[in-house]
Amino acid sequence: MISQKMADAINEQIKNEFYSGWLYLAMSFKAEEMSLKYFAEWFRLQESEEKMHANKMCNYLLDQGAEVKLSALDKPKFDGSSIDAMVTETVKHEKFITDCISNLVNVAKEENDNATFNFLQWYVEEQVEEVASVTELDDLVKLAGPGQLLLLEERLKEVISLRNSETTA
Ligand code: OFO
Repeated sequence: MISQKMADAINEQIKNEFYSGWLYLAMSFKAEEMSLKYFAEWFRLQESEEKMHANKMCNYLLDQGAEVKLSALDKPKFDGSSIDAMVTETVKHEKFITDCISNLVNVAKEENDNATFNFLQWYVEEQVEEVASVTELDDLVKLAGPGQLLLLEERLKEVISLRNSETTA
């Protein structure tokens, strides 16, 4: 059994993870509007990863005999005027999520909760990967500029098929 403070903090992060998915889903629709099919698909993949992150936390709370408390999600807030702005927003958002995970780890330390501390290490590692991959994409979008987005679409097509083959392997 984990402390109420720990459970509340995890429930708050569950909301953040579902919100991340909500945000990326909205970005995916925007990318579709711009006819950037593979950017749209990439945002969809991000969305499903976020749902997985949230569900993993829900399962953990249940395993620990704590209550999962879902709350209302805010309307996704982002600048959807260009793909460049959306990818940059993604980097900013992932850095925010990294800070949230760090705060959760601090709560686990304060509560002397070794099980939750261990559980959270997966998210610590995941955030390193998430920030690195979205930063790389952001750099590429900026380097390419609006004239080369179709080349980036091709690159994303490869990234997506690689990710799909990893999940089906
Ligand atoms: Fe759940 O990692 Fe992104 O937000």
